[in-house]
Amino acid sequence: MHACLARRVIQRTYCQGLSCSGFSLPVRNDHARDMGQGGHPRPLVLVPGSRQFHRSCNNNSGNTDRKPKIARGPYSDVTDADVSFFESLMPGRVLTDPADVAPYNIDWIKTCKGSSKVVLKPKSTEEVSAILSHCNERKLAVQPQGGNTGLVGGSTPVFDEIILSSQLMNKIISVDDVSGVVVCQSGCVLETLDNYVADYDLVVPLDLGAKGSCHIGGNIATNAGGIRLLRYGSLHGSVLGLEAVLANGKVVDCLSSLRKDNTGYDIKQLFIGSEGTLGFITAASILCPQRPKAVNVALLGCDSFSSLLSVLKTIKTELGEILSAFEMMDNATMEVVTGNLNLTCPISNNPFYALVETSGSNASHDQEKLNAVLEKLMDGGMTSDGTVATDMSKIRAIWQLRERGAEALMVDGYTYKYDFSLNLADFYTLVEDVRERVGAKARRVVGYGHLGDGNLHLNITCSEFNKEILDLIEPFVYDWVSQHGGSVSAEHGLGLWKRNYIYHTKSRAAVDIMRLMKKGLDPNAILNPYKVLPAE
Ligand code: FAD
Ligand code: 2HG
Ligand code: ZN
Repeated sequence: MHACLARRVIQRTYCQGLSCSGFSLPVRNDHARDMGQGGHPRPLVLVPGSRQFHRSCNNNSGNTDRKPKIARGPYSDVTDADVSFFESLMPGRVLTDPADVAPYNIDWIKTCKGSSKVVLKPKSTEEVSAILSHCNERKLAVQPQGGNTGLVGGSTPVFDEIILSSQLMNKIISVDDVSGVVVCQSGCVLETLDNYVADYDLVVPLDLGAKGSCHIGGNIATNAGGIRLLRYGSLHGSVLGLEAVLANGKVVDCLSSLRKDNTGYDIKQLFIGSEGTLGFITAASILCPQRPKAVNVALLGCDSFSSLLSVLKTIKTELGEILSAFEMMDNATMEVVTGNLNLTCPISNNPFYALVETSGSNASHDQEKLNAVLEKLMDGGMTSDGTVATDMSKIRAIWQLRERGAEALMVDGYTYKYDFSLNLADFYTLVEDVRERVGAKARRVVGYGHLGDGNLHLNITCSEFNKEILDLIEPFVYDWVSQHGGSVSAEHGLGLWKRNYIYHTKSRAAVDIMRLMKKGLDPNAILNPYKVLPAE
């Protein structure tokens, strides 16, 4: 490797065997307006939502044997009279045919399967309010659902909860291209919203592999992180306002578009990351930055994790304001995306890979900066191989290697999925420890994630769910993370799978306050029961 890597690799025959074909996004929104592509540089991973599952999944019934033993709460059963009430409120938007309801009962990763008999598709806040007020009165449990791409068993019913879907709440209410504020209903698909604001030279400050299916309401409900958090910060900062409906049907209008508002408690923050347990989010106001004009992506190989950390440090120092993503993959991740999805890695085999993205307003300035830092990395021996992509198809191909990890792992059969925040010094040691612990019992143990944010995605696969492997992994990984001062959920939330590990990260006093909030806002506990809060 030498100094002109950046220029050299752009020229080399690069994209052979890489293909974005065969992947189309499910059309889920019905805006009258033509959305256009808005110049978004990254591939949109096909993540089927409620309607369709990916062909790479092994079967349609899902690996749901892992379901914890939970007793159904003291909720009423849905009666014909309830269905008639919903039908009178929303004619034609109440699903009861088991075939229609089935896709909403199982999550994308196929680990959770409920037995709901009814899906409701409101179009307005008023309809949500009438539904929840009825459900609260009748003590009917409700499962809020957006794009159903959640990864912690939080978006599907455990028993027969009524599914309240935001699928038809997909109107964009306003865009202010000066302030950069977009106001929209909660069921807007993230990608659609991003394409829409692109016409105003804005970008939604959140981006993730599920963008073709996840809804902005689901993103806010999970406080989703994704690949832009490094640049734009979390949704706690970007969401300027929101509207939510409480369990009793009361509408909480905090849909402000103001940047500054210190009038007492910031109520909207309660709903960000509440995973559907405190209210149903109906609309949001989001601060969108200016859309970057120039994007470059580099894929770099490193021979050790400590080299990868040196790359991160150097990149942060040298690229500063134009750095828009810093992602990592280990070699096992590269093997699964290339092996299971037939993607091609454009550089040689390496123990670790860094995916670095820059976004700025001046292409030649950004490229110059990137080339200079790559020279420095090579001269310092921090990277052993690499490639830089400046055109869209190559950028897309590189992003696929990182973003399709979850999908590639599903081809193996069953995935034990973990999402930790860790100090960088400990980040990869956990993967090594788990690899040693599960040995040959697992098909693979892989580590990838948002290294720039200290967010590790640890995944372990085998052909089908196996309790013996689960017992090897849990509570070991949670204890490990807690002992190292990490968080048991960096960005995916707690949902069903992680709720009983909340004390590994949060204090008793903090969980007590969460319970108080839940009791105050949803005294009958009808909203997303059995999720987030630990079993009492
Ligand atoms: P759902 O899955 O439908 O629901 C998620 C939770 O939010 C549930 O608890 C549900 O009850 C609640 N909810 C949904 N809508 C509402 C509403 N309107 N009001 C109240 N509660 C609601 N997550 C990340 O953070 N970063 C990533 O990089 C990332 N990448 C992903 C990549 C892939 C391929 C996949 C499949 C998932 C990824 N995820 C990621 C996880 C997931 O996409 C996000 O959590 C997403 O924000 C969920 O949005 P959704 O609309 O699909 O919500
Ligand atoms: C990602 O960053 C998502 O790709 C999914 O958060 C993580 O597959 C995972 O574990
Ligand atoms: Zn992630």
